[in-house]
Amino acid sequence: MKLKNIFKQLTSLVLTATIPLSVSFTATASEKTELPKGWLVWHNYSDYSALDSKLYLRTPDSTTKTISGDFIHAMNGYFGNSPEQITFMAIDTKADEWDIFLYDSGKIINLTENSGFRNEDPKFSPNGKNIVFKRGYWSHSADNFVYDLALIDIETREVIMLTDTPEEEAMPCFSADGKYIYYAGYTGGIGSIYRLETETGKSETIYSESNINAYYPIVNGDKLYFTAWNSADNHCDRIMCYNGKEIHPLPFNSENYDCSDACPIDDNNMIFSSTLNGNYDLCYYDGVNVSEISELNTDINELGADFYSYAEYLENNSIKGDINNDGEFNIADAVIFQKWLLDVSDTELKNPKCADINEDDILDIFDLCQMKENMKNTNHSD
Ligand SMILES: [Ca+2]
Ligand SMILES: [Ca+2]
Ligand SMILES: [Ca+2]
Ligand SMILES: [Ca+2]
Repeated sequence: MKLKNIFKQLTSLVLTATIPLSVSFTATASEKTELPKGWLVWHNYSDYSALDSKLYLRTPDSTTKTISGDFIHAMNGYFGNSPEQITFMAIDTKADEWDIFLYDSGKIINLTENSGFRNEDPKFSPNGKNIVFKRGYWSHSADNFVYDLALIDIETREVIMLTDTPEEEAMPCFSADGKYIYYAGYTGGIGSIYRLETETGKSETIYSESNINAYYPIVNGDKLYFTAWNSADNHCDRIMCYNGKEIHPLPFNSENYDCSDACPIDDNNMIFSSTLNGNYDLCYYDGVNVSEISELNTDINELGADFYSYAEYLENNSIKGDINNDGEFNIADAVIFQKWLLDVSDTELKNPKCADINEDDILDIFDLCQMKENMKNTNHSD
């Protein structure tokens, strides 16, 4: 039974979700939404033009802090390869320009300080070493701002321009394998979704419908999510999913209010923003129902969520075989695992992924054998 459960847990990432046709909002304001354990970053503002946006970080212990520094109007936070690294955009107070900032373990760094450009919409590359963003400048000949996509090397601060067109390219987001950069491209005020191949620099269309605005592409694994109007006549936003073959709207969308700013947690779960109550509130879709994240919502607009799961944190920071998650692999871990295999009651694997020594997504006796073998080898070499 246990083995079956754990197998299910480990393989759930590769299974495709079955999506119900419609979803109702279930929670009342008094109920507390149980979010998956992890870090959440988001912003809120009364109105974009009020320049009062604030960026918040909620840690797995459910405490929330404001990310602040020598900037105003911070928004669009996005995690890197660790929950301690967040990139965001804000207006540098001294230079009075939009800049790309890095929050690194509590320290704030302005990566595009005094660039003379408008720098917006930052997203990390999959290896966490670069940030792709939108860079704009005032063009006298066009009598307008011209926006292109840019890539900055975090270490050297070198910026490479990725596009050079009179149209606006915005909201870039890397594919998980780093081969593509999805973005919104605007023509006549209407956005479409494109992707640029990083190796060739060539762009192809993913979604483009006349008079339907599409924007905010976000990648999770092999899925792309973006926001688009219901139709040319109905401008309520809905969240769409592109699985590499087809595009479908998510089941919680509405014709009567906006659903936008997808923050996928996995193939089944998503945090997003919705105007169900008038202003934007953060909502959580658990694969079946949608609930409002009441403890974080206020009467101004909550938008731009990004999530870093505790499970991913454990996976990235764990030591192979460290089943009790105490930072080292030793006999104590093997004992726990053996008990668990024998179904001894009250035996818990704090970090099941760590126990899969042979990496076949199944936890069984072969992992225990390998574990003991590894321990023997370590002891011999001591
Ligand atoms: Ca351009
Ligand atoms: Ca709100
Ligand atoms: Ca251990
Ligand atoms: Ca295994």
